[in-house]
Amino acid sequence: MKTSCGRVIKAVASKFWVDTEDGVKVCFARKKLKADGAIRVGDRAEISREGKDFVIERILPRTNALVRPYIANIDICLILLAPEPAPDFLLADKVIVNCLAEGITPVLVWNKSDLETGDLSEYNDVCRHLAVSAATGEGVAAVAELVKGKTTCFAGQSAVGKSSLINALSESPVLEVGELAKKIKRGRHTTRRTEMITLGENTYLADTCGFSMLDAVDLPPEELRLYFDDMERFRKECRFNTCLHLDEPDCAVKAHIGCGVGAGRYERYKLIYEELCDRRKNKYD
Ligand SMILES: Nc1nc2c(ncn2[C@@H]2O[C@H](COP(=O)(O)OP(=O)(O)OP(=O)(O)O)[C@@H](O)[C@H]2O)c(=O)[nH]1
Ligand SMILES: [Mg+2]
Ligand SMILES: [Zn+2]
Repeated sequence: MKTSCGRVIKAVASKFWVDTEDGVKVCFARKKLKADGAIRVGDRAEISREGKDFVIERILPRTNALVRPYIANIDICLILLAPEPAPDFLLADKVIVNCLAEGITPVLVWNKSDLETGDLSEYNDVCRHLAVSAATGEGVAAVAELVKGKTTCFAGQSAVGKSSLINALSESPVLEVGELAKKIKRGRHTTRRTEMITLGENTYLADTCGFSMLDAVDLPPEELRLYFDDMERFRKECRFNTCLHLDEPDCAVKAHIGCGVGAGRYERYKLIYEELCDRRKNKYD
């Protein structure tokens, strides 16, 4: 049987759009792949032809996967923030933890900088960050450079401008853009499913649904610190090698709050830590 390989770029009901060397093929899936989550956008698939239909025979092992956004095999996750809707840094920090746990490079993107500039200096020692405006095109060239030849997903709250930024990167706008609800300044969830567009030369951009709730990856709470590198670099100066930087005496991380460790980052570390503790408690109760 002749098979070829491709990338799943869109899934609707029981149909999958697979980008192959011969163009995009709309495929069905073998029965064994019909379980929920067996195939997701980003997957590398082996397909074959059956009469006039194309069928997904097999999904190649994933290099990584995220639940939110729901996607597989990505190199970079751009986490968008904007002046409106009000930026949710706790959400951004959880996405960063999830990315680092999966070996994905997180990058923070402050969009709508034509409206208001953002201060992301707390992230200087966490990940790369940049300011853009999908509306004016400011900073878009730097994003284009970053995503070239890579698979990148665009994540964040509804209406931060994920679809707008992808449109700004493409030659012609391909994605639907929504408006902010005027009174409550919240998004309307315009994008309803993960979908990848290709920009040539192995460049895949994944538009995803906005979200405002997220569980951090299921980690033992004691391991969370390993994903807060901006704090962990001071651990060798803590009194205890096992310091979690919470209530321990002589904690160097706490001593560095405001000078090396962002106060907001530290507070959010504690919040995520507590959330992971609650989750573990509920699991075993
Ligand atoms: N002023 C300004 N408005 C922007 C910019 N980028 C996007 N917008 C506006 O923000 C609103 C939401 O944009 P979308 O691209 O639909 O946002 P999204 O993140 O894809 O939202 P969901 O699909 O709902 O998750 C639209 O009204 C856009 O015109 C920008 O750089 N500046
Ligand atoms: Mg969208
Ligand atoms: Zn400490």
